Amino acid sequence: MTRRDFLLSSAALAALPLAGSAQEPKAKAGFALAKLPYAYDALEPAIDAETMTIHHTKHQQTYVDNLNKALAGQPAWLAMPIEEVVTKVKEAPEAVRAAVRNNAGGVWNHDFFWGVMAKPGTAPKGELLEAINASFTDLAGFQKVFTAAAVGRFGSGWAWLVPGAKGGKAKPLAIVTSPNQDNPLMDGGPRPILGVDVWEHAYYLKYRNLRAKYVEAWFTVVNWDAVAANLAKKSA
Ligand code: MN3
Repeated sequence: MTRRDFLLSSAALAALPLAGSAQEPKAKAGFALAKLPYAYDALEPAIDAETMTIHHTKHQQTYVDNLNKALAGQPAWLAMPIEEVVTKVKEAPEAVRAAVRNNAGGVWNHDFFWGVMAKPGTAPKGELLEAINASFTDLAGFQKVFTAAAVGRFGSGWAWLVPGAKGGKAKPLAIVTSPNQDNPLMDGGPRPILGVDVWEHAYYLKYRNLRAKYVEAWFTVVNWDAVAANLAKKSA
């Protein structure tokens, strides 16, 4: 091997992503794109592999990159867990607050979204099913109201299932929607237990303009065990 060949092969190796690097501790401050918890085709046919690939490697990556840019020179913010950034966004430096809101929201919301899906979809049971029944009569009733909220969210945004207000005649669960990459945590609200991305980028390749068809298919890949874990965490 000549010195030139060696240099070329070193450069080629350096350009390769390191296996498992997503799980390794961050070498420097800043946010990194978390690995998807399953393969890009795992949610087929409900959510196609091309949509998942673009959604994760392009859309969410862009939120990560833009969040790092917005918080450049802010080591305390760069060192926070993403959920803390989202929860404290109103305290972010004013000059970059809107960018932090949009991009930290884009990072947290998608991490959360990947985590509440799986194939095959499970079924709600136990405490979660009781809370759904007490709030929406039954699972079908919940799906109907949640779908209406998701479809009715004008433009880009999210629909969320959240723990209800405590006490009084409040139902155990409630549905809220938010525009853009906002979420309830940003405004002092509860941590969601389930959420669906209704930006067109989440469904347009396969479902075109038919958001209701996408939400219907999405229900088949909801990871209800993850939703139950989110609820348990909330009431702990
Ligand atoms: Mn999205």
